[in-house]
Amino acid sequence: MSFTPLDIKTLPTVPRDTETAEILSKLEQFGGVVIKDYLTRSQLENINAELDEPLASLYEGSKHDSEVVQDFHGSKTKRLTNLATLSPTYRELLDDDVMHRVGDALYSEESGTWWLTTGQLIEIGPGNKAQPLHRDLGNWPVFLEMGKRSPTAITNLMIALTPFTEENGATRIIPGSNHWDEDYGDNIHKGEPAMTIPAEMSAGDALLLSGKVLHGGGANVTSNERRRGLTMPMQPGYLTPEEAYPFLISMDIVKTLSARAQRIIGFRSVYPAGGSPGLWQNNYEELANHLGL
Ligand SMILES: O=C(O)CCC(=O)C(=O)O
Ligand SMILES: [Fe+2]
Repeated sequence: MSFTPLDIKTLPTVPRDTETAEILSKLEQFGGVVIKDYLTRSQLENINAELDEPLASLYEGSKHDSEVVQDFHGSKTKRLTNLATLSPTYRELLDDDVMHRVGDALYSEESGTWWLTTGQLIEIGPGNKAQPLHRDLGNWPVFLEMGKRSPTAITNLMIALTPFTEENGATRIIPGSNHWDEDYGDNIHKGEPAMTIPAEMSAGDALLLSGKVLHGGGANVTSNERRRGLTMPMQPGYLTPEEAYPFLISMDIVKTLSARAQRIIGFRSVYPAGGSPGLWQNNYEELANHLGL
């Protein structure tokens, strides 16, 4: 097996009203696909305005003990979470039709109910070096071992809240590396930066990214531009997410959300495909009954 990227200079771009099957077929082929104008103009303006202040008061860099993780988080990068508490527009995005259609198509049959890994604003500041290339399914190392044969364990949706340019740190991906059939153990192939292409986007566009594709945030070589991306990765409900939302969000806010929005932030039981009676329950009953939702 050779580790050769697909010979393309830009990722395929589709309009928001594209059939889900076509979006997913491009995702599978290239490892990434851009959805044009994923956000409306007012969603874009509002979410930026709502998150300006919490971002301004947030520290840069990582508080993690491990240097590897610090490098991954980025020394001049801000990562803001608990967005459902902070932003009414983010709460609207939890109910987005396109995201739900894509999530259902990716996970329902293979894995059962799905939820979000996190909702995170990633703002890469000037001078931040490129993030190490990685596969997002490495969140659960067993899938790195399984490699290409692993189930779909995570699919990132990265929404550009500012323009994403090569200079300001657009996400870089190795197109087609989701198909590299390596021995993922000691022989894992991490790719080379020269194999990557930038996912340049206008503000409001979104990048759908396979959990098996090698990618990373780009270096921000501008002197004064901050690259702002909102990531909403989707994963099967039987895997532990990064963000522990049920402990972060008040029930008053949760009650304002639709049932499917509540589900993807942990306020429903989880039903894995293949006969499991359900997980994340109370007294073997649906969690929503206990919560009065
Ligand atoms: O910020 C980016 O463009 C990519 C971030 C990323 O891949 C990650 O944090 O897993
Ligand atoms: Fe990633």
